[in-house]
Amino acid sequence: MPIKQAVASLNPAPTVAPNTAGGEGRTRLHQALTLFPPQKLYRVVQKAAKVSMSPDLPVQTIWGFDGIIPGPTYIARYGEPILVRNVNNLPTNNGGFGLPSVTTHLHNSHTPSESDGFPCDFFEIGQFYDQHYPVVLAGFASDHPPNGDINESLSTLWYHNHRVDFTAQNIYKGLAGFFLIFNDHDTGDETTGFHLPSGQFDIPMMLADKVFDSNGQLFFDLFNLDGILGDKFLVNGKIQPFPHVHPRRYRFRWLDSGPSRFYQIFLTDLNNLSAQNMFWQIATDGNLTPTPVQIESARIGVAERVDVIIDFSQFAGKTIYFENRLEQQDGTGPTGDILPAGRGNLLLQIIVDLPAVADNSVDPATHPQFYSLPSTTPAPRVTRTFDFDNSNGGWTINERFMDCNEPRFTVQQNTVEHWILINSSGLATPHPYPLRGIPDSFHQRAPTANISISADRPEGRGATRV
Ligand SMILES: [Cu+2]
Repeated sequence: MPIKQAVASLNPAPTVAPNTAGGEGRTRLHQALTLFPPQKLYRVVQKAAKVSMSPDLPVQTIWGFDGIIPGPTYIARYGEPILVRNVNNLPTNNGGFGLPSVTTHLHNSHTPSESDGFPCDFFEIGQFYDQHYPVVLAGFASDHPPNGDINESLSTLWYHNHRVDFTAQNIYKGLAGFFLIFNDHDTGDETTGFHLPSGQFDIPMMLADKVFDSNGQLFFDLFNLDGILGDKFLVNGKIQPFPHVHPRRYRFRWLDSGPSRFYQIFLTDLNNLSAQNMFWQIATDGNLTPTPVQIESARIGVAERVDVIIDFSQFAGKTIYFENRLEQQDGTGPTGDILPAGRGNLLLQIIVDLPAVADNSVDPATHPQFYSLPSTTPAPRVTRTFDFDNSNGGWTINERFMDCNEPRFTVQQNTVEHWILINSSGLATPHPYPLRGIPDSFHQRAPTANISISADRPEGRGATRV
């Protein structure tokens, strides 16, 4: 997939205060632009485009960053702050679904709040929005000055539309892409650092399931409030593509881009269905595990990411499928049952017929050590419970709907909190909404030095319903 290229300058130049007169939709000051001056500038345009998802279907009109699906892949490095100018050039006619009013969230990133892409920070056709990404580790201003806690390093992130009430349709229409971060350990060069498979052997894969109408056009059922399940499976914008690979180790970065499908991915050899084909998981949601974990399958929920290493030398000359064997019958979640090998959804065919080549990547079976888990010793200052439920067709937390204009609470910078998430919706199965609706501080394992946090408003001790 195309790598996003930096530009030499932006016109008008980025400013700390929102450039309202110049057409910027931002409403709040940049908090850290002078602290972490951007070393690279990017300009991305959200626009409609025609793409092919399959030779068996007519071309599709999508909305994409730079007009492609997935959007361009950003390659970032810790210690290298960047600024991305997001331009809204979408059409007023949505062709049936999608809202041309946008905000872009860099999922999981440690980002100042004005640049985070909050659901209500949307901007309109003809406007732009500058998003400043310091690309800095958590802890830089508290327990691990000046550069942060290496154990908070993130690798595989994704950016996506986050418009309140329209996120699902706008992502389904194409507004999402990868954002990868490297550092001195996960270097992007397999001869250095952790020696993870790199370059052409490091492949992000955006998984999506979609529905097409009787004319072969992309369809989104606005009246299905359970969540849409597709019967066509796409990897990186194509229905069931089939790469050829070399018999060596590859790193795959799997992302479930939704809207409602959960996956449990197995490696299936249709000529030997009883074979147990093992591989290695090395990261969950962008964080490397302390050491690789050998697995037979990987479960991924909506918006989650799993990084794996697969050694194709064991499959030389064969054709292998990435197969989703998790049974799911509607958008409310999987049944939990695992289908027999060969009876699931074949996501991707991999043909191991390219010649043998050098492999300088680490063998996961030697149990290389990556990072440690961050410290959990500090006592939580406060415990909060979040009770997710469904009321009159809308999602609630602690029986209240989201309010764009009034934050429910704020947290105190450089403190630790204990958060308890409860799914009270009465469904027998897991449901994606808690995972997708979670604000960033859920994802960050310690909310210390979270630069997206605003003024201190202590909540007192004991469990608090927010
Ligand atoms: Cu997200």
